[in-house]
Amino acid sequence: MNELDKYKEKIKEPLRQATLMFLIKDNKILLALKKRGFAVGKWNGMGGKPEPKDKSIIETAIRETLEEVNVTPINPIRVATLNFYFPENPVWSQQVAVFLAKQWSGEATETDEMMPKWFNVNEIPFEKMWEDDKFWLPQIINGTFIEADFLLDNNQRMIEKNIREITLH
Ligand code: 8OG
Repeated sequence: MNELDKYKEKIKEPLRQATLMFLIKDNKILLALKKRGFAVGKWNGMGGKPEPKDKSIIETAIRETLEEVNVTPINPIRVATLNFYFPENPVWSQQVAVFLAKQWSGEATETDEMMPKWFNVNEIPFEKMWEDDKFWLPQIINGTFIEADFLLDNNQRMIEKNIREITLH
């Protein structure tokens, strides 16, 4: 059995939930530079953790996007479920629900938390992102639904991955 499966068998608690939202327009994707907190200095989608006032994970994803870049996504689609495991630091472990939106209201502007920027989908700055992103972000941009597990170390480096494509029909 690999390290990932061994670790998954060991943990009892369900993973803490978090969200990620990507806006897509033509051949461009909106990423935002994290200005503070966890993963500061990395480009990412917008997102965060549920608050008691959120009635669903999609509400969390929309609220976090509004808070971080002043845009309200319209009809976002859930495209991936990513499980991140940090055996050396389990408080970082989380399950991330990933959404794509092709419509929104407002225009992305900088906040205290994030600095948004549109990138061509062929020029995504993977070297300044989480190491695992290059294995799933291009796929979800191409319309694939993903379920994946990642094992990461204390330095947020990826140790192992298991990515499954989901077929809906
Ligand atoms: O609220 P907080 O700043 O802790 O949220 C962290 C954000 O980072 C949240 O949107 C989920 C997201 N995230 C991880 N791991 C990874 C990862 O490996 N890649 C990407 N793109 N995002 C991640 O927690």
